[in-house]
Amino acid sequence: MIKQLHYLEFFDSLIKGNKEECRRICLALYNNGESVTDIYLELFQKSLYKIGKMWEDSKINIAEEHAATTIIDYLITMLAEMARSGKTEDKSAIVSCIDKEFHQIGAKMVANLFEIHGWQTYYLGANTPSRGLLKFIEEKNPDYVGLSINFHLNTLRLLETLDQIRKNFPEQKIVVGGQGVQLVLDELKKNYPAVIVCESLQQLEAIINSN
Ligand code: B12
Repeated sequence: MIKQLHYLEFFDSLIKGNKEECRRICLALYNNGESVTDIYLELFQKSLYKIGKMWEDSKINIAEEHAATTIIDYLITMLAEMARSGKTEDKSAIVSCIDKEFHQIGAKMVANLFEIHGWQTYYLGANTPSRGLLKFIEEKNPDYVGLSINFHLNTLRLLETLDQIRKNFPEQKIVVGGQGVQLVLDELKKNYPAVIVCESLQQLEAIINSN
């Protein structure tokens, strides 16, 4: 559990674009025993959600939002590198944003979580066309495919991508997440009962540990 004081200190540095100070705060928290998941959620996710709101309210401009996102992108990788246990599982996962989905930070956290737990992980990042994704699934034959969706206009694309995966790889285990999922929750439960809808990194960690 990260103290509010540390979050505020981090956010203040982030909004000023002070990467070095953000790095120092993260390292101090990690070295004090905070988990990567808590840092991801309670510093990074919380900050980015706030930045989204500030951007929506025109309190910051797009350049400031980009600067903050880039710092967090760097810190996510830094922490994952530090947290790797070195053990390897005989398991693999592909994690990707769907076509036209440019929000990739959440998917990156998810990919890193698989990696930290020793899974062979293929992180495809933003905006992956479904034809390429299908080809990749065929080549890698992963235990899990993780799909990320945030932007509300991409919900139909998510369902189309799920249809295509299901048609080509009926046994493929799929987990979906991201803020856009809430908008199609009923549809997913009704028509895609085999797809796991994952609402938190803790839930994902439980799935990883049960495999
Ligand atoms: C940074 C940002 C961008 C950056 C993204 C850069 C990058 N490298 O990723 C850029 C500039 C590209 C961008 C573009 C746009 N953005 Co934007 N963006 C954001 C912002 C500020 C942060 C996103 C983020 O990283 N969040 C932090 C991560 C950690 O959270 P997360 O993605 O939700 O992920 C967590 C969970 O959802 C879950 N999860 C996510 N994926 C998955 C997958 C699996 C398998 C699992 C298990 C879990 C999981 O795990 C993560 C950890 O808990 C958000 C604000 C917000 N509320 O998120 C707006 C936001 C998402 N953007 C928004 C908008 C409107 C846009 C644009 C349309 C703007 C425009 N007019 O062009 C475009 C859309 C582009 C597109 N087609 O995707 C809106 C979306 C509103 C909506 N109703 O859909 C938001 C909410 C801002 C706002 N308040 O209005 N954006």
